[in-house]
This record gives sequence, C-alpha cells and structure tokens, in this order.
Amino acid sequence: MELPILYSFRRCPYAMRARLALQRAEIKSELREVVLRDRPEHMMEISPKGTVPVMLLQDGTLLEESLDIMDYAAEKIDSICWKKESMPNFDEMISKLDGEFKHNLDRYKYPNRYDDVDAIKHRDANIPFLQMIDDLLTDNEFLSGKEMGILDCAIFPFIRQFANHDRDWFDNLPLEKLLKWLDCCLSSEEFKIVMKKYKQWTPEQDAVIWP
Ligand SMILES: N[C@@H](CCC(=O)N[C@@H](CS)C(=O)NCC(=O)O)C(=O)O
Repeated sequence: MELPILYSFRRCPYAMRARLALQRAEIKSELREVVLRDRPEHMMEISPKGTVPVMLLQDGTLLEESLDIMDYAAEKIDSICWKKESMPNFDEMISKLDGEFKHNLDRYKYPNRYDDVDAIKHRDANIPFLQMIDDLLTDNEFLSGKEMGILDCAIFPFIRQFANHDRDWFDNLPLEKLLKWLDCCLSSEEFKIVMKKYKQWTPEQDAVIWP
C-alpha cells in the first residue's frame, strides 16, 4: 500500500474536518468516496461500525474517528493554530459540539426522524453555542488564533450545516463575528479543496489520489 486509504463522504461534517486537517498537513491518501447506503465491503471489514471517515495507514494503523485523523494530521503541521494543547477550551468545545449541538442539529434538520420533536426548540437550543463562538472571536479572527486551525476546522463544518438549513434566519442572528468567521472558513482555499466532488468509489476504479 503506497498511500493511506481514506474512506470519506463529501457532505459529512466529520469527514470534512478530517479532510481539512489532512490537506493542511499535505498528507496524501487514496480517497474512497462512500455512499452510506452502499458502504464498501473493505471498509466494513476493517471498521464494522460503518461510520466515515475511516483512515487506514500504511503500517496497518486504523483511525476510526474524525478527531483521531485530525490529531494524526496535526502532528505534521508546524503551526500553533494546529496544537490543541495550546487551546484550553478545545475539549470542552468539542464535547459540546459533538454532543448537545449535534443532537439539536439533527432534530432541527430532520424532525420527522424523531418522535414528537419541535424543530424550532432544537434550533434555538443551539444559540448559546453560537453565542459562545461569537464571544471567543473577540480577540482573534479564528477560534484557533490568527489562522484557521484545528478548533475552527473541527467546528465549522457543523455550523455550516446548521446555517444552511435556514440561511435567512441564520444571517439575521445578531452574531456578527460568528457570521464573518463562518464566511471566512467557507470561502477559504482549503475548504474548496476539501469539497471537490468525486464519484462513488468502486474496487475496479483507478485510485483517486487526494488532495
Ligand atoms: N464519531 C464519528 C462520527 C462519524 C459519523 O457519524 N459519520 C456519519 C456520516 S456524517 C456516518 O458515517 N453515519 C453513518 C451511520 O451512523 O450509520 C467521527 O467523529 O468520525
């Protein structure tokens, strides 16, 4: 195996955060675009839990969590903005995001998938998290410091999903710094590279080397 294998799904925010870190670290991999209802046999063999992203390194190490892929990439990035040890709020922010924020996001976007759910209640329950981001952007343009770093990349793909569900409502929030930060992340070169489209991977096709 010449390069790591990355099972990914373009629109998945967990896979986005992993790809953002990998491209910033200039780590190339063989990208295998997954369709979740038709997951590749090999992916299910190596990682039966069946979520993306999954990365298989050349030495056989398997990274099955987006944050583990970010950590692996961050080790190779020479910037303080990619050192989560320098961010005292990293663990707290991520646990709120992957926990409560994601819980509310799913119920806001897909209320019909759950019993007796009030989408607007779940939308509004995420406002304090957005307010917290806005407050944190007082001294710096990014959550990680002066450049888009590990905390920004771990978080903004989820804020993007939340914002896109009702862009008018989101754009009218009195959270200017948050809106500017999201725009900046979304218009970055990094994000363009990460969102390049690939067709569903099949074992027969030529390897897609990414980025
Ligand atoms: N904790 C995992 C979550 C990954 C995840 O839930 N990915 C979604 C796609 S956005 C998925 O694979 N869902 C398929 C499923 O849960 O069956 C991570 O951080 O990598």
